[in-house]
Amino acid sequence: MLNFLISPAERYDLIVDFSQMPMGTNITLTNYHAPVHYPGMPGMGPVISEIMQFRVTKRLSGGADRTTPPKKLKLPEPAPIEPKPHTRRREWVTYQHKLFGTMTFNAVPFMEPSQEFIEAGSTEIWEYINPNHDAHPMHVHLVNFQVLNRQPMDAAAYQADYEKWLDGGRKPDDRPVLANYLTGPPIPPDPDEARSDKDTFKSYPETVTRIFIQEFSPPTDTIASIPGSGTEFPATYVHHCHILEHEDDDLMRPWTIVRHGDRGVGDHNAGHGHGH
Ligand SMILES: [Cu+2]
Repeated sequence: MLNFLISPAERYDLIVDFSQMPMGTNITLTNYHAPVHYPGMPGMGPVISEIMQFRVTKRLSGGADRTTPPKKLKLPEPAPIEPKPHTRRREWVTYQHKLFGTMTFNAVPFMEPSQEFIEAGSTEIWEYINPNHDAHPMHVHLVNFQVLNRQPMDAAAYQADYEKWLDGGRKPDDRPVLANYLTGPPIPPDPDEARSDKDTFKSYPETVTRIFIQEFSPPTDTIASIPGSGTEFPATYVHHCHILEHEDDDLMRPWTIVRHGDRGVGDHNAGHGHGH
């Protein structure tokens, strides 16, 4: 039996060797023990245990198996992660409203205009601060990224101070500084996600998960037969939790790529509390 932890909308490339399976074998992909949500508080929803079944019923056509053995595969390596002290950071707090239970990034509803302006071609670290008791599968449109690390945090203290900051009118200088709530050293990415280009990652509970986005580069090619194709700046994309109930309610926000050198006014979030 092989186990791996995959969240909704996350993608894994698996190589399955059926060559030693006797004819007639059924192999079932199951949800081994993960309730909704996982990891997190005891699950609320039903557990769907049987996902997919493979039935070994056909002889190999064309003689020998000519596929490359997994150990001999040479897979493309993603670019190495090279954060620099000045690499721009953005904080995305998974904020659950204390009365209504609705979720937003940074306590800003989805329909509010973009407040995040990113220069085309730049590299950034996004810090997903999750003071909740549940994990969220976070998906960023357009870009690929790598998981940089995770760090445990005093979620209750952060949440309490974040509430105070909201109640106090979001004064920039009073915003809780993440570094003051960290309770342990950075933890490297899980072995199965290290050195992998990803578009969805697990934001674990009571943890900050940092992702490294190598390059914000929207497609610039113009297709001759399609007037107006290619990206027009500013170009707005979104990121969101990939649990349907969460993204609809309202754990999704736009962010905007501007032409190099055009950093937008009103960039509210970036860089707070990092002293660079
Ligand atoms: Cu979620």
